[in-house]
Amino acid sequence: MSRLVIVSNRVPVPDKTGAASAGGLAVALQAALEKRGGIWMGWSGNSSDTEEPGPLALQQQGNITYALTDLTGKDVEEYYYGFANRVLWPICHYRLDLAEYGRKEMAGYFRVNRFFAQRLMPLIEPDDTIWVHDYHLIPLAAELRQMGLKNKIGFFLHIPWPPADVLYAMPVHEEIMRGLASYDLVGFQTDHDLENFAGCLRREEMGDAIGPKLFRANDRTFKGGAYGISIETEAFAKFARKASAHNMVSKARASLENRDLIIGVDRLDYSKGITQRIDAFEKFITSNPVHQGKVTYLQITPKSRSEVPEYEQMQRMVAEQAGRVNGALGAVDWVPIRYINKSVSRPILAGLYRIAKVGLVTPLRDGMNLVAKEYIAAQDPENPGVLVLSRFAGAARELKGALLVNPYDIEGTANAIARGLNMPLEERQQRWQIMMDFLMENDVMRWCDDFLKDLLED
Ligand code: ADQ
Repeated sequence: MSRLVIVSNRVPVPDKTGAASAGGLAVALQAALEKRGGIWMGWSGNSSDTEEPGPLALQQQGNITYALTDLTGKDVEEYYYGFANRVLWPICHYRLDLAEYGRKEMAGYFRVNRFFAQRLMPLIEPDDTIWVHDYHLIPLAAELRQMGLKNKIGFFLHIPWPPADVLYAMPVHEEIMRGLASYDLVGFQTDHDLENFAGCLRREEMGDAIGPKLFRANDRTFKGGAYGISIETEAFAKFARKASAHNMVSKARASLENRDLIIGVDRLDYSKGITQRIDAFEKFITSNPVHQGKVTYLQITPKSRSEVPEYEQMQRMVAEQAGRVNGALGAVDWVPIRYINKSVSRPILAGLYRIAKVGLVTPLRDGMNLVAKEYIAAQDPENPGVLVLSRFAGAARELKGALLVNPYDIEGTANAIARGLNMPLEERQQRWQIMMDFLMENDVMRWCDDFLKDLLED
C-alpha cells in the first residue's frame, strides 16, 4: 500500500496526550494516514521575523509525520489574508463585490505555493500518493509537476466552485484553472460544483469533459468527482446521548425555563447568512405573537479571520443587530437572542444541538456545512428537532428531510421556523430518520475512502 501525503493550509497536530483537538475531518484523515503511513504537511500558523523561515518542524506520532513550516509575515499577509481569503473565498462564495484583487497578493499566493512545493519535494517517495486540500493550495500540483514529480496527486475543494461568469471576474482565473488541471483527481462537494467546473473549462475552450467524471484540459486527462464531506456520525450521536449529563448542558436547559430553543452555530463569516437569519427570527416573532416569550434563539459564533476588514466589520454589525432585536422585542423576563462569540467543546455543542427544537442553518452559500449534519446526528430519535436548511448549502443536496429555505427570503425563512416549531412528532421523526439513515451510511470515513479509491484507481 502506498504512503499517503496530505497537504493542507493548517494541520491538526494532536496534543501531547495524542488526542486530536479537531473534528471529524481530522479524525478521518488521521485514520487514513495511520493505516498507510505518511506525512501531513502544512503551515504552522506562525510567521517568522526573518526573510526565510527556518527548516520544517517534523514531529512523529505513530505512523504519521507532521511537517510544519512557518511563513514570513509578508507571506501570511499576501497568501493567506490577501489572495486566499480576500479573493478566492469571496469569489467561490459568489461574492464578486467583496473580492479585492491586488497584484502583490496574487504573486504572494503563487510564491507561497512554490515554497510549499520546494519544502515538500524532498520528503516524497516515488510511490507516495499526495492529497492536497482546499483553496489555499490550488497551484501546488502544477509547482510539483514543474519540479518533475510524477506521483498521483489529488485535490479536494471544501468550498463551492462558482460558475464561469463569476470565476472569470478574477484576473488570474486561467492560472487557477490550469492549476486544477494539473491534478489526477479534482474533488468537489456536490455535483453542482462539478458542473460549474466543467462549465468553466468549456467557456473559453480550455478543455471539456471527455467521459463520465473525466476531463481533458491543458494537454492532460484527469478525473473529477463529487464527494460530499461528512461527520463521524456515530461518534457524534454518542456525544449527544451522553451530553445531557454534562453540567453546562443541564445549566443551559434550566436557563431556558421551558422555552423552546432554536440554535445557530457558525464561524463569523459573511457566507453564513447570520444577519439575514436574525432578520428572519425577528420576522418570525413579530408575525407569530404566540411565540413571544416562549422561545430562545441561541447563536454561537466564534470570531474568525478578524484581520480581514470585511470580517471585522461584520463582527460589529451582527452584535449591533442582535442587541437591537433584543431591545425591540425583549421583556424584563425574556431575552430573545443569546449571542455568544466563543468556541464550545464538541460534547457540549452536541448536547446543545440535542435540546434545540430547531437547527437554523441558513448560509447564503456553503460548500457543504457540517453543522447541519451534526445537528441531525445529535437528535433524540424519540423526539427529534427540525433542521431548517438553506438551499444554497451543499448539505441541501443530501439532507432530504430538512425544511429547505432561501435565506434571502426573510419571510419564507420566518415561516419555516414557525413550521419547524409546530411540526407534529410523527413528521419530525420521519424527516429525521431519512437524514440519519443517510448520514450513518455516508459518514466522513466513507468520504475519505471514496476519494482515495478514485484517486488510486487507474
Ligand atoms: P466551515 O466554513 O468552517 O467549513 P462547517 O462545515 O459548518 O463550516 O464546519 C464548521 C465546523 O466548526 C463544524 O464542525 C462546527 O461544529 C464547528 N464550529 C462552528 N462553530 C463552533 C463553535 N462555536 N464551537 C465549536 N465548534 C464550532 C468549510 C466549508 C464548509 C465545509 C467544511 C468541510 O466552508 O462548507 O462543510 O469546510 O469541508
